[in-house]
Amino acid sequence: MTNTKLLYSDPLAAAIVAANEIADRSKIPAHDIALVMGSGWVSAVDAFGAAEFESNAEELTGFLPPMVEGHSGKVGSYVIEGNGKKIRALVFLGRTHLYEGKGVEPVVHSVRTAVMAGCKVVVLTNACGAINKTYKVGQAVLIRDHISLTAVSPLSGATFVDLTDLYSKRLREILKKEDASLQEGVYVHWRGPTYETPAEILMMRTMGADLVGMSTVPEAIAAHALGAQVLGISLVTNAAAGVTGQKLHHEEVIAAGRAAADRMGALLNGVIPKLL
Ligand code: 8IG
Repeated sequence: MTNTKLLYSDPLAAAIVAANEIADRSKIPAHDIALVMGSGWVSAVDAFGAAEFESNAEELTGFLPPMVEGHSGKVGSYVIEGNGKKIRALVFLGRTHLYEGKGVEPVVHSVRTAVMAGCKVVVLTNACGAINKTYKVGQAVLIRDHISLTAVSPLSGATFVDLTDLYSKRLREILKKEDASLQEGVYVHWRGPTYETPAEILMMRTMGADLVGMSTVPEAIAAHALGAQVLGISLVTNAAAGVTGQKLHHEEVIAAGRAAADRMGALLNGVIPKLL
């Protein structure tokens, strides 16, 4: 149950408890890969077939109830076969964001739980705005690197973690082999819940950023710090502020995600066995 006291006092202990709850309830002792499905990605799991186990995330230790439309707040276990392998995937439908104001611990609890459940690879998906003017709505972009404009780390103390290969080059190469049209970009983490001003988007472009969103970065850092390999995939759902002159609406994000879900599901389903 939502034991947030433990989440804030000892986040890794909370992740171990949640991982054990998943193992006990699902009767699946360990998982191989985790996927966090952001806005617009949730129905991509239909490509994985039926879940062998499913729970509302809030029934597990440390998970908050969902807040954003398009995020269902469920966790499911799927078997994905291919390449002569049978992969156990732990899939989080929805995530917690910094803009919810609960701090960084709930934001990274899913990925910590996943690593404690055995996952060696963590796939982080999101919907984002395009700063790079060559990107089109509906396009998936591999995250090559990030710029944290929140400067919020999930780590505390004298833990100086190298982030040179945070978004695994090995995993990106496998994705590009699977789909040669995939491009790579630099993702900026913005706290939100407000979108950027046009001046802020110009600043980000000048800094070398291609994509902007309100997630993924703390999770990538937390997963990497625990030894998992990280793959980040952004679905472009809108041009960033000031690029087209149009205002930004969450509904267009949901609609663009819905339109791309089948394609994204097929991409993930085909490539997952090759990542491990
Ligand atoms: I979807 O344009 C989505 N998420 N910060 N800016 C920021 N986050 C986003 C955007 C965007 N689009």
